[in-house]
Amino acid sequence: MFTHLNQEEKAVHYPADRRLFIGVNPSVFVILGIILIATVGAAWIQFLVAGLPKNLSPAISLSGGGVKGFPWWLILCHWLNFFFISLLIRSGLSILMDHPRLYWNNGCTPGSEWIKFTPVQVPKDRVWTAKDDARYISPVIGLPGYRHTIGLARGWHFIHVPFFVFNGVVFVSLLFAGNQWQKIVPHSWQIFPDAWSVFVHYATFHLPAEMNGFYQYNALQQLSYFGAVFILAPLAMLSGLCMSPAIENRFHWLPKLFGNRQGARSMHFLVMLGYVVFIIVHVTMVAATGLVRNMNHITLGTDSTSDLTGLSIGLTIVLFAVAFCFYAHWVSWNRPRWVQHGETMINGNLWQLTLNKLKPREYFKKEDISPFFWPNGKLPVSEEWKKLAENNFNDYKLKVGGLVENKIELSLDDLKRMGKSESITMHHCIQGWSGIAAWGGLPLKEIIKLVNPHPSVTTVAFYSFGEGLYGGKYYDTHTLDNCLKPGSILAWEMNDKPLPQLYGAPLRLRIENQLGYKQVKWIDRIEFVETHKTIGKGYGGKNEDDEYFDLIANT
Ligand SMILES: Nc1nc2c(c(=O)[nH]1)N[C@H]1C(S)=C(S)[C@@H](COP(=O)(O)O)O[C@H]1N2
Ligand SMILES: [Mo]
Repeated sequence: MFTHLNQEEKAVHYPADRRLFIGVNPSVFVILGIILIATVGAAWIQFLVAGLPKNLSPAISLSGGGVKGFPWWLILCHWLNFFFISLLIRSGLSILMDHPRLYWNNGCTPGSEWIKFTPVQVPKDRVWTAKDDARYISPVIGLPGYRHTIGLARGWHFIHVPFFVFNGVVFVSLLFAGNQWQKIVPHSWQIFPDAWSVFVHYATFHLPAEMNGFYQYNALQQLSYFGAVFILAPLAMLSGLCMSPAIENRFHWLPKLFGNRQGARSMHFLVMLGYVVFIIVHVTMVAATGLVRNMNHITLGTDSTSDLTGLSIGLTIVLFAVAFCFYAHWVSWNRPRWVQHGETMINGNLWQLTLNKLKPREYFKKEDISPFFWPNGKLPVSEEWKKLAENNFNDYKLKVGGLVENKIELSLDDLKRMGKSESITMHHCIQGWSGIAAWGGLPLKEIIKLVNPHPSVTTVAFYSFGEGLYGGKYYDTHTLDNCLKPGSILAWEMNDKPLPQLYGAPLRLRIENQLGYKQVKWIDRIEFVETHKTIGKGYGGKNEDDEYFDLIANT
């Protein structure tokens, strides 16, 4: 619907193989089984042996008169949160499907996933790139859905992140500014045995005596609200941040909170699952324990059991959110630049002022090098590159030009004579996978010194021999500033061996605070320019032009 794909786009976004598949490592079933037996099993034993627990002590003593009602700001934050979270989940699922595998190891070795959403076994006898591996997701579930729409999916995701965070901060601040916090923050350890007693009821298909949520929640309900606000939300933000290359290579200790970067990515997914489970249970309980009254609580802030206004308002909000999904779908396929511009305006500026200022720090050691490294992109097909490859790139000359005092051409030997720096770093592909490798090559600052760019130069463009996904020369641009950062090199070596053809021979870029698509492989020439706007379609690179990726790729 709303989508008009030409043949080429159809091959990318709407492939023949659109099977939905979920493969889970057996260990996950074991863990889930243990959790289930330990909770539901224990609840049943208690019920069968001792009967239902009695005397459910109220979660909050009413001595202070309880905390009555729902103020307007709480109602507003609640519904805004519903709106933002639904967008974040849907766009997040589209992002996930671009690398439909989750791991606990940095190198993303195929076969080591704990869960995967693709039936594909990575073939060993031919090149299988990360882009080949992307999977289709229905646009009913994902935003924008379809296959390999990560540029737009990230657009939607990141546009809403600051609003989600801001809304959360306002909500929590106002909770504590008054007495509303008492409703969801437990203030006695008694909450745990109380919550267990409530759980025994639910697990054995009994409803505990209903407390009017207008004044207070039962212990389990209170704990789950507390978890959604004070555990899941911070975990979502933290695990999200840990996936940023600019953060990861500056604060290496941070992703370790989750084991490693892929652990953070897995955690980000688990938090999403947590929210989905929460939403399903929450909505079910709202409906099962007095829908009309509960809806009056959370829309009008009244405790009426007969007034249907609350329910109508609630349904209207849900309908609006659904309508927005249709609108977002239309925008994605008909006005994709809106999403890209919105993303640049909101996050591009934010990152430029913050994350982009961080300087990468060396950290990884030889033993951290990944046994497997996903390849990406299309090997060049040009005669020029093939001829150079045949002769081991002995005839290769890197052309450096643009707004510089000295235009030059340099052979690999020339470059090697100019110096070499080596570092072991983590590559972060926009699709979600990562890999650690040792890179050796010439710091870009040496080239910059040699050619002496004009003072008006802000940007360096790197052109490849290879082509982009939809044809046309692959290129990308970087700020001069990022080219001067530690670890920014033109690499001819990978893991102490000559750079393999698949990984970008004769030369590839490493700019460590940026995502993978900015690491141009098979470099043909370099150009110093005043702005990226005059190159290609003017968005800063081939993927920025054709796939709506970000100009600055810090996250
Ligand atoms: N010329 C060219 N360079 C490219 C690409 C490409 O398609 N063409 N893909 C980019 C992307 S998306 C990634 S993740 C990295 C992958 O590098 P690797 O093959 O060494 O893993 O290369 C980047 N450089
Ligand atoms: Mo990538």
